Amino acid sequence: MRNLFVFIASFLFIARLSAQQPNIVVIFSDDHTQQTISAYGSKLMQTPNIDRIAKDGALFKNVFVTNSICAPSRAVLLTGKYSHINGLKDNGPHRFFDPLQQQIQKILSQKNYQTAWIGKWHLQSLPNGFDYWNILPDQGNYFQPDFINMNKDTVRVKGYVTDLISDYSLQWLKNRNADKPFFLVVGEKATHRNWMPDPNDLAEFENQEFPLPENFFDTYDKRQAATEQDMTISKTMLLHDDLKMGVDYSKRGMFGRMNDQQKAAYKAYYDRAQISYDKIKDDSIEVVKWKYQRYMRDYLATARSMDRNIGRILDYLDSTGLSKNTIVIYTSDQGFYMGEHGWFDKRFMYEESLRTPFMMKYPGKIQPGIHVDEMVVNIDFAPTLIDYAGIAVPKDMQGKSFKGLLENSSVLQKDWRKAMYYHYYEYPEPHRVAPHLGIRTDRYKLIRFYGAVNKWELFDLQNDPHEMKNLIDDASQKNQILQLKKQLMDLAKQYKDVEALGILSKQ
Ligand code: SGN
Ligand code: CA
Repeated sequence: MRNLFVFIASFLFIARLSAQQPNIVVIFSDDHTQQTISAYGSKLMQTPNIDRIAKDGALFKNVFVTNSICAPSRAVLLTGKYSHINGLKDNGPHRFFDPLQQQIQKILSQKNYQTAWIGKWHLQSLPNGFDYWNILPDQGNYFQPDFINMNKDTVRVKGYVTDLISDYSLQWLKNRNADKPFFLVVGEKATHRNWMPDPNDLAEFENQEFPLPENFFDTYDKRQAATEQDMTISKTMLLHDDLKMGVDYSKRGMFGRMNDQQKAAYKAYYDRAQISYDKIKDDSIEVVKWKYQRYMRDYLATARSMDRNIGRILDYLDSTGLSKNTIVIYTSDQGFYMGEHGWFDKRFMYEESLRTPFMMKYPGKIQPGIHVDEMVVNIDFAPTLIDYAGIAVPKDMQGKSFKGLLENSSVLQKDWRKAMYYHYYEYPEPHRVAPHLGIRTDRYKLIRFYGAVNKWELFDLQNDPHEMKNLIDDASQKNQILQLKKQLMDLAKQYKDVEALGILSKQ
């Protein structure tokens, strides 16, 4: 009798919990940056489907990552913890993410959620604690990509990666157990280098000329790490591999996965681009400008397919009525340089790669069209979703739920963080960005490069939003610097970054 009572009580509890628990879809792209999203005011292209999420929900204006690089950012999403705590500091060959550690999907599963990760994963270890996964090995491929399924078989699939990731996500949604809430991560490969658009989108931006960022020809005055990096459009971006000049499509190699039709479309398109290159190839300044235009066209055309495919997922949620009780988030693993400082790639604590896009809708719970200005960090993503699922956030997660910010709780807004902490490690491959850590407040950014470069940098973001003027030797900033150094030390302590404390105590 008692057992029956317990059974009925727990059944009722789970039934009630499920009725309240939202479904969660996180669309997690790769290297897709705010400067190219129209919801953030980009004039470079329109992203109507991504913008739908912001229009129906909240657009976050100040979301930062803890370590601007791919695999570490995924580990932060899963754990709500900094790299030095979750164990994954870089993308390097010896990286290891302990799959047995606490992660968001495991916490949600314990409270009735069915969970899935589909698409780019990029952690060395396989997913653990998801009910379903189907992932790209490592970086994956744009054409005829391999997927690793749950039997650990690697299967090559015909098609374009962004379409396939949406196909698989929609299939999973259709076949899921409709009695349970779900948590789905759609891991996009787009817009990762080398940018390979869907052949249908190749000429999408053909007639557009993109304005050069005002600091495109940066000379990196008083910024040693920026001087020593290897991620410029002028030198590092490759004419063949990145910009598809002089490709012999009959050869195997990086373009070898395309079928004959795809190769023909690429060849026809890039042969025309080659003609424009040949005209300017002896003028080094014109070559850099030409590379920038080609970069923009390829990157944005790759994003075009992603935006369209995100539309398919949103349409499915709308047409089935699932949207009503589903949180949808669009975000990326980090930001990216679109020619600012003359760069592509990410890694630096400077704004363009420190920031990541983030928008979130939840009908009836988040007011449509609101903007959130508070500083959110990617360690907050897991705690927030756990909170929305009605589960207590584990104490050892280092982020905080921002549910209260969305509910307009003025108390939470007052107490919300006023500074964020950053720590990047990977060096030297592939882009020679020296390890660094730092603090960003509303107005200032203090960075400590260590290892290969032993330097401090200070920027006043209000007067110098493009971070061109390192004020570290400016006498008028002395007190400001002392105060920021103390705050930085306090944050390193708060987040238990022992290595950083060692570095900071030595200066
Ligand atoms: C590859 C890219 C790099 C990029 C890293 C990390 N080179 O190595 O440009 O920084 O991935 O990217 S490529 O020639 O192979 O494209 S991340 O998004 O996975 O962190
Ligand atoms: Ca990335």
